[in-house]
Amino acid sequence: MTMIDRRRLISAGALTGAVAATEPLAHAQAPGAAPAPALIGALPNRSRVSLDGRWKLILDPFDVSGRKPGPRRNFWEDRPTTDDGPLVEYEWASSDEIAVPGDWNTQAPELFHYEGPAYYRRDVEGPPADGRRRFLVFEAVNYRSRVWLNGEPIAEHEGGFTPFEVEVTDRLRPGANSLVVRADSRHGPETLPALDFDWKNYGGVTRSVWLVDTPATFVRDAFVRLEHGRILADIVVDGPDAGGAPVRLDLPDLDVGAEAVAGSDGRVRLSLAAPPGLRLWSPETPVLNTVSIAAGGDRWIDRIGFRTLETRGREILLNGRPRFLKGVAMHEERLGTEGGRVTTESEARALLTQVKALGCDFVRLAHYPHGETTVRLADELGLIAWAEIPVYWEDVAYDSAATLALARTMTAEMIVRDRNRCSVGFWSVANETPQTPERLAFLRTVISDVRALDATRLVTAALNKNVDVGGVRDGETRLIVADDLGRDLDVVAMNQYEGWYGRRTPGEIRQVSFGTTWEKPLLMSEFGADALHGHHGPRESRWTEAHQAWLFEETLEALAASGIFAGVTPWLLKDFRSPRRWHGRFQRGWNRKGVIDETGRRKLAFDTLRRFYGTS
Ligand code: GCB
Repeated sequence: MTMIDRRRLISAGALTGAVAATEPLAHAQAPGAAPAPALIGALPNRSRVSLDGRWKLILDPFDVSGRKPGPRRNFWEDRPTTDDGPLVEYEWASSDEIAVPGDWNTQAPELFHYEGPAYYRRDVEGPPADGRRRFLVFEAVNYRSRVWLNGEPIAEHEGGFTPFEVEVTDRLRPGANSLVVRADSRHGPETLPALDFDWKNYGGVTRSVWLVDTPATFVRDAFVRLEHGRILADIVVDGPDAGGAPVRLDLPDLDVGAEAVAGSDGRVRLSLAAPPGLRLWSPETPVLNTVSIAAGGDRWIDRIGFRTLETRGREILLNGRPRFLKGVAMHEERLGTEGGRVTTESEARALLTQVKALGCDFVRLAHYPHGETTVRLADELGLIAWAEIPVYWEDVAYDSAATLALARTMTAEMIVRDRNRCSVGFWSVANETPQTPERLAFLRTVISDVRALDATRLVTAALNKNVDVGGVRDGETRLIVADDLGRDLDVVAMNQYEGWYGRRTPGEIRQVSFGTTWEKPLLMSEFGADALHGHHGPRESRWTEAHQAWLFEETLEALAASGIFAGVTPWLLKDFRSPRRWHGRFQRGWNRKGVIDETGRRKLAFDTLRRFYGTS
């Protein structure tokens, strides 16, 4: 617990007063508590240099360098090669190149199916100006990474969708420095996701890489939000002068501010009564406010929206008002015939523009943390977002301490990166996981971390339904979520594929009723059917656009008639690549459940959904 000085606020008038913080800081970590990764927050507003561009690439399909290191093939050593010197069986200068950010699978036809280790290399400038610090920041490398600077190992990371960073201030030499990154996209029994998952495993340095410069003492992180009528900011100052550093918070758009002194650990909480002029963020009014924090010669700046999100019985309330969430799910795969990970803002915007065109106010960012760019766009465009970690299906090693530690770290990395994004309304800890004691204990630990890191979002998970709980009554089948995990969640979510998988046709969906044993809001987090764009035929015929549209109509009608759902995210916006979809005429490696195809062409179900959202 840290006490801060009670000080007067600088901006006159509008200010309602800064108060001493007496609550424990969200960052304060007790042993066994949520992991708190060191992440440089507000990345886009930092002084930073992009390392995106062409990097050299060496593939190591048999992982020889990893398993049998030796001077001939220790790529990270970056040895000079001379034809009359000792034998070295690689040469960076003459190696192929690859674009960063980018998955390797869609950059060269011969890499399309590649899953394994690959080494990337480029020069980086160094060192920073006197008295400054420099950090190397990776937004995402799929899946396991190791990093060497001038041949020295400096970082390791597991998990394909969350950022990591390492300070390189004292490691950089004047002039060019050799930076080598190993990305290994292989998955195994203890990874997340594990061995089986329904999307393409795009490997490589899939998001941007940065060199970020800061003053010696700087604002490393801040968590700024509206809670119980107050704007709270938990701030972490890092550096030699962090303890006792004066810290100043300003919200110039609202003409309020506060200041205080950091505790000996560099942490401080500032708290302001929400000013009367505060306009709350919502899909209809996606208002973002400039937030500036000054400490140690550094200025941290971000654009942050304020809103409240809570539940009341079976309702979800945004800013105190119940709303039905009109959503759609999506993968982070760009539009186009090739597929591939989203790497640019315009690719991310193109997807979210389609989401908006459906009339959505809600988007499920499945099944892993999407890029920071996407989440920031959701803030800007007014979309409530569901963010998720890849604890997916029954393959996950729920009894493995290593996998649990990984899930906790990933969760913390996701939350620490995105908890200033008001668009994020839901943290989802799992998708379609088995109802076993091991998995229950696993997810309960993750959920308690989520709550320790952020109390301003709703915790959820996409759950399997329990078929026919209560039996078949009057010819009606009851599909109920009775999962024990419901006790730990704020919002229960059900994935169900009546009319597609299983024996029923879309015309029989009305024989089903949906529900949950938990007195909590219920979302239908998935339903859907494959259809090939342009394939027309009778609605009874699978794979046709009419069949998919029929299933949408029947499901949406059943959902509306049931009156118990607080929102829905049909599966899904766009057809996406999946190596487990083999139908030669209709799939060919694509999951065809999109309401648009891979290039953005609309199927009939797009209009069915848009009509439903236009009238509901
Ligand atoms: C599911 C999964 C989703 C799949 C989808 C499908 O239940 O959550 O990842 O892609 O079904 O198409 O079968």
